[in-house]
Amino acid sequence: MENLVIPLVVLIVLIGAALVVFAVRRSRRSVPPQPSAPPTEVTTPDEVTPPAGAPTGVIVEPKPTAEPEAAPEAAPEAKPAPKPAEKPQVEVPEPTAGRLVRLRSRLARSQNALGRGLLAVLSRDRLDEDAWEEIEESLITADVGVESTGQIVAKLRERTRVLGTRSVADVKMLLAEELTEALDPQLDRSLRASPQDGRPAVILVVGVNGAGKTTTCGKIARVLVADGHSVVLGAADTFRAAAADQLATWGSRVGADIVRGPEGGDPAAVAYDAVKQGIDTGVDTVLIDTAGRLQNKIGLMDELGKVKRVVEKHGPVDETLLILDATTGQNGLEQARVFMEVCDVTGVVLTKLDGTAKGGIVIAVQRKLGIPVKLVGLGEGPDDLAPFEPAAFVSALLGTEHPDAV
Ligand SMILES: Nc1nc2c(ncn2[C@@H]2O[C@H](COP(=O)(O)OP(=O)(O)OP(=O)(O)O)[C@@H](O)[C@H]2O)c(=O)[nH]1
Ligand SMILES: [Mg+2]
Repeated sequence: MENLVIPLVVLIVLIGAALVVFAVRRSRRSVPPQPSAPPTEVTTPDEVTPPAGAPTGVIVEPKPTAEPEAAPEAAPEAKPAPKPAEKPQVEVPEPTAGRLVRLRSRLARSQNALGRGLLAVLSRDRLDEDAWEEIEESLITADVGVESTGQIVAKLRERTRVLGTRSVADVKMLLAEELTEALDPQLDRSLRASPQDGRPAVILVVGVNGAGKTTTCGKIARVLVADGHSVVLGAADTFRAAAADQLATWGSRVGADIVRGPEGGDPAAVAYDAVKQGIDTGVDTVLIDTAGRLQNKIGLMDELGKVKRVVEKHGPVDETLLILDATTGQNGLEQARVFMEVCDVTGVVLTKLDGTAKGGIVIAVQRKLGIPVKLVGLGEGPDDLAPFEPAAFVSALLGTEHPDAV
């Protein structure tokens, strides 16, 4: 009996152990897998990189995709925008040749001042001493100036005596010759407006306020464009913002670019930039408008001197035009001298000869200043600026036929 007990106990223990192992195995199968696998899955690079088609290496993706989407939306808006409508219509200025002859009626008042008075004197039978005095007075009243009048009348008296001239028409003709001669018809009156050595010509426009600088700049730009030049305008009158707007309006009419600065900014810097743009864009002429009014005369002259010096860093100024209001008469001569001291004036433009001005001022200006009058302003219209031609001008003043009509 004892021999049977021991194997029986061993058998029971074995069966018990087998049951325990079986139970443990079953419970293990129902437990979720341990997180030992995930690290290998995450390291797969394919799944870390952005989806196919996205730009590689770019995290902020919307931009590139958004732009192409935005572009087609913007395009239809940009196209019908009123840009072409805003673009001013470029005008075709009148040709300059013969303008003075065409505009001679504008000198009506000047003609009244000189022509009529002289006509009365010259229609007398005899040119006695009183008559000569009246001729002198007529010329002085017409702003020719005392000194110039004295010289002109002396020569005229001498010629009428030598030639034995008696008829009104002949004396008038001789007077016309003397007045023309006083204007030195041989002087070169052309504008130095053409580029040289691949650099645009630079024209500086100076004068007191209200003389007509900005208007004349605009008119000259038209003349140059009509002659086939390309032009950049420099608004170096930074004293008033309206001055640059005024110039911009002129420029837009003929398709000339304008360079401007902030109101109160440095005029010399604007002038410098204008010339730089002219050089960079390869235009023919750069026209610089300046201020005519500052706190005082010394301030204005200092500023103009600086504008000139700064512009000359690019190269010499080709032309400095002094704009004089003809209606200021002999007073204009004093102004002119002040400008001549700082600016090295190369030409005079006499404006407003269509107004109450007396035409004789042209003779006084040219003889006193020794600088050629190159252009005359005969109205506010865009093409009311004429190249100055002495013979045509004198014949308009005296109301005579122009001998060699242009
Ligand atoms: N009748 C007539 N008016 C002119 C002529 N030239 C200019 N004007 C007028 O004169 C006025 C002054 O002209 P602006 O060109 O503004 O003068 P400005 O010298 O630039 O004046 P500031 O900029 O103030 O220094 C304007 O009303 C022009 O239309 C001309 O030849 N004839
Ligand atoms: Mg002006």
